[in-house]
Amino acid sequence: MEMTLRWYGAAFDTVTLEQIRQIPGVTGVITTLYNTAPGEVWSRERIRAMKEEVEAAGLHIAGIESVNVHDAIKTGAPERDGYIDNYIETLENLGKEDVHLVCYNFMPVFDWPRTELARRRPDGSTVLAYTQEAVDALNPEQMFESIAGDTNGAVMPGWEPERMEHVKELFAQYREVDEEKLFENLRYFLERIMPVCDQYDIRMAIHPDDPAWSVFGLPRIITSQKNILRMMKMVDNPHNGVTFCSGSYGTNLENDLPGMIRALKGRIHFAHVRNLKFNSPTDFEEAAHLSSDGTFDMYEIMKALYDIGFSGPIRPDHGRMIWGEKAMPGYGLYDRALGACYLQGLWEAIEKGEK
Ligand SMILES: [Mn+2]
Repeated sequence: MEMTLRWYGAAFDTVTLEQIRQIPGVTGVITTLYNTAPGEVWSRERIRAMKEEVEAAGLHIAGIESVNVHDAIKTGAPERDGYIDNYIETLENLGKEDVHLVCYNFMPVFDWPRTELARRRPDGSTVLAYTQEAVDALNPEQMFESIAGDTNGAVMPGWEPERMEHVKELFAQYREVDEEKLFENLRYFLERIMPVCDQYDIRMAIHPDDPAWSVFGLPRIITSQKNILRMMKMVDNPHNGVTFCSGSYGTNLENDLPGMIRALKGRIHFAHVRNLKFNSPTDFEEAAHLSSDGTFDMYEIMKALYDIGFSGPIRPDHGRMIWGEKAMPGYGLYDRALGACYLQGLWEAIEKGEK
């Protein structure tokens, strides 16, 4: 595995490449052209400029998170083919610039919702948290307002104001889309992009839906072992793979995380590893990465990745806000750096224990 950190670009991130370079063991970043809209073509020039900036800091681009999928593709609207053509062109340009990993998601309307962006924990740190009861009491516009008003000035990925202004229209577009339709639209998209992925060896890594169940009545399909295996078989190509995100699959306590990792052997192209602390099955908060701080056995998760021979990039995921840092919720430097070191410690111990 290669340890990496997510980075949003100099114009959007409070964390610098120079800081990332000093986290022991971190050699790559997972980045994106954050100021592009879903459906827009990423030019080679812009990709190259981003690459040169990262490389000048002594790091490399280990993958893209995300190239966002336009809603027309997810809903199967008549204009989807034009957007898929654009997506293919972006993949081609990434391939030509030697980028071979793309994380994306197929969540309708919203990326990951949280009901609190700064829940205080007993140690004084603040974390992202979710309660189903709070979601049930809100409508989507209220949810957007509460998220937009509490981000330390950052734009949250998947919650861009330009998109959320149209939240009602977006919901209307999904009115006819149920789970089966969404699977079908995903299949159509994947079948069209696989040739360019084969040509440039681009590993597509779908991110799970978070939380791993339907919210606001919208269909969600990347939620469980059964569904993700269905998706793998539906377009049976090694370039059709997954981002294994322990914090997202882990929102459903019925998901056996190490078991899922083993079942997905060969198709996990990217891993997000983080811990959650459950206060009840419908109330969780994002803990420090350590097993002892949350609900998951992080050793077993890393051991499963080791056992399947996982060799892709891995990154610590959302961190707590600690030591007075002000950053995009979940994406400060300090706690993610602690997470990167802890995960590498687990890996080293597993590796040496096996030898
Ligand atoms: Mn994730």
